[in-house]
Amino acid sequence: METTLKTHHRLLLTGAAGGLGTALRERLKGNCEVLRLSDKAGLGDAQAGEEIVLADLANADEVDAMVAGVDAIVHMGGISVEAPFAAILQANIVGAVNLYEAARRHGVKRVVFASSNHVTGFYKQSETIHADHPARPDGFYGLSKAFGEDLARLYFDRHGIETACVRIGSSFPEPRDRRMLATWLSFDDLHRLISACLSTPVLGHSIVFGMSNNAVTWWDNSRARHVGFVAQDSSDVFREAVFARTSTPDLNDPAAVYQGGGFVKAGPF
Ligand code: NAI
Ligand code: 15L
Repeated sequence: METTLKTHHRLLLTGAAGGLGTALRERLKGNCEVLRLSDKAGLGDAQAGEEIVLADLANADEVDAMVAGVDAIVHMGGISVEAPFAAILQANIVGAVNLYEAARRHGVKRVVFASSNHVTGFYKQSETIHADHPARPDGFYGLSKAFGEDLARLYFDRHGIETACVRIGSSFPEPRDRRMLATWLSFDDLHRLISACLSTPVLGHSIVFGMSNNAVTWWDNSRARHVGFVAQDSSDVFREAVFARTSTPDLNDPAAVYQGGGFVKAGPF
């Protein structure tokens, strides 16, 4: 039987109103005494074991208040798809700087950062990559996550703030297409991965690919064994159904060639 360690007294979850924030809201209560939820969107009333501090990540004062008094941060907030650069700049780049500056001021020493597979979206689906491969972002969104990973490294080297940069694949209730048979991360495995990042004795600055135990994979997590994440779920149980409802990929389509899928041709440029 799995047990979740209560590693922190007060844990902050940003992006709590989003898809993954909603999935993590109940699950993360097992990791802490008090779960502080934040988003710029409404979150309803605080339930038992919760507190709510709304904040726009682009507003440094609001972010400072959001971070004050927490022991660790699970940073899910931000724009989660390709978008015009001006919007990504505010939410993901200025927002990340505001978060790390607040963490430094308030002595927060551990962050789990929701990075993305789109940091390396221009590797091919026929390649296997690991954490030391250079970034190959597939758009402004992936570029902003690459910035977040480098920002986290700067704050580790200068201030000792440990971060797990979790390059989440596709975290949804089920894989939606053939690509997601490789990239799928179940909500329970996402929680297991975050729990491992929060509880491993020495995290440092780590890059971890966030995927379940899928037979088809493009990512090698051998550089992140110290995190101690063991996926329990697999997309394989959905394979037959996904094949039945989707057609054979057109290999002249960049979306079928590159790991980033449709993101490699999405967006305003
Ligand atoms: P989502 O779009 O459903 O949730 C993001 C949340 O961030 C929203 O509730 C939104 O209101 C909030 N947000 C956006 N801009 C903000 C701002 N300026 N200030 C405060 N809050 C703001 O995204 P989802 O799917 O829940 O993803 C969560 C995180 O994980 C995102 O950072 C995303 O980039 C990352 N991720 C998600 C993947 C997935 O498969 N769901 C895959 C890879 C990365
Ligand atoms: C992401 O980074 C997005 O946030 C999510 O909406 C998915 O599209 C995912 O990547 C993916 O690559 O499937």
